[in-house]
Amino acid sequence: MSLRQAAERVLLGNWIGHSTVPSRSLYPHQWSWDSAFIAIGLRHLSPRRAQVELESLLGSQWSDGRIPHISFSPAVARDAYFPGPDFWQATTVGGVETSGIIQPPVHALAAWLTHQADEAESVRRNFLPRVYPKLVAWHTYLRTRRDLGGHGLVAIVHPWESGMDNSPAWDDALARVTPAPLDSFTRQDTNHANPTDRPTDLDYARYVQLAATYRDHQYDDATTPFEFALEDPAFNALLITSEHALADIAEYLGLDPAHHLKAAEELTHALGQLFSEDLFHARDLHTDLVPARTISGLIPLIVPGLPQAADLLATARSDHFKLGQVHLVPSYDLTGPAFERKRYWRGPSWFNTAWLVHRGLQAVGAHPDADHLKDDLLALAGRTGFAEYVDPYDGSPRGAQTFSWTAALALDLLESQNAPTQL
Ligand code: 9WN
Repeated sequence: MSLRQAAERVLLGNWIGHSTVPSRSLYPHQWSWDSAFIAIGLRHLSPRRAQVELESLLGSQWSDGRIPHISFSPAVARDAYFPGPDFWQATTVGGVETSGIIQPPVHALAAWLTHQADEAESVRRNFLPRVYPKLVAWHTYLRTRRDLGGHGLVAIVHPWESGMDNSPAWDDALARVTPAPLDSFTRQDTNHANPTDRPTDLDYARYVQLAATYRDHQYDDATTPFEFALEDPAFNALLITSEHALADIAEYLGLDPAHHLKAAEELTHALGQLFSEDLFHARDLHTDLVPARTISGLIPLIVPGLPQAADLLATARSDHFKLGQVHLVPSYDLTGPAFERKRYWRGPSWFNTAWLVHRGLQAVGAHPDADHLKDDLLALAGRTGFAEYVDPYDGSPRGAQTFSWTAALALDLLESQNAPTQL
């Protein structure tokens, strides 16, 4: 079977009629940024399904504009994933049960790429006119209610909002959080994945406590006492890239793109506040810049016209991330004190972040690095059975198997190189 066929088989197998679950076992619902990455691959297999993927996610949007990080599937047992719908207690006006936190805004980029994959189908289904206002409301929510520090940057209020849940960048902020009692909840993730690859019970107890506090304040950004509030470079860089995509969409629809371009420019300028020496860092709103070097600090490579791009390229190639010498791009500094080669977001390499860095490398004209990264991503996707993440040193699979965004992004890179690859 070719790699393309194998990737398509994963996407078809994880399709649940209106969206794609990240993993049938570990993550049996619809996740926000997963859906965006999945649409980017799915557009090559079925542009219509890619549109439906994004539309169904937008169907769970809240009236304040937020896109929740999970949209729960009513067909799945209520306790199949923890924290499930009974924990979050959030239902949209349309009756969809969701979580109350968010994930990085990859959606407008995904919508624009999905449209481009089949313009005729997009026009026929009136795709862009229908999704554009919802994407604008999403970005407005982020830029207003989530500018908690007043710095012109979005703040996340839970590690899960970064999509890089267990990153060492969150350690100091999390240490201040009183954990929920360990007997007050039951994890499900460790039934499906190796516990040594996943966050610890103590980390989980703190995740639960933070989410419960937000929930108990009705997810109100103005009144919740956020113990955890940080400005994350990748989250903001993805917002900038998505603002550029909204400008493209607006222009295509005959609307004025100027305010999207202005937003992108302002955010790019504000992002500079997170740059220190040779990398972007998260900023803790209760303290200051976080010293940890993580993959999040490299993701701004995707921002068009980024002033710090040359520094980021040098850092990616340095001993901290060893671009081209280890597999994909490690999630955390290879020389850092918290580095663990197997555990969730504390060292292993992920396919979605590698796809983003690949896009950034192409944008800055580092084509040999980009090509090498693409070849590695494609080889590993096939060799690991589309693993959720891999050990950066030996490429061995970690986390879930037949993981949707791994298949989707491999498919996207395959289509962009247009050459059949055998497993
Ligand atoms: C919590 C679904 C999600 C991804 C995240 C990844 C992981 C969830 C978890 O799985 O997070 O949202 O249970 O660990 O960290 O990036 O979106 O694939």
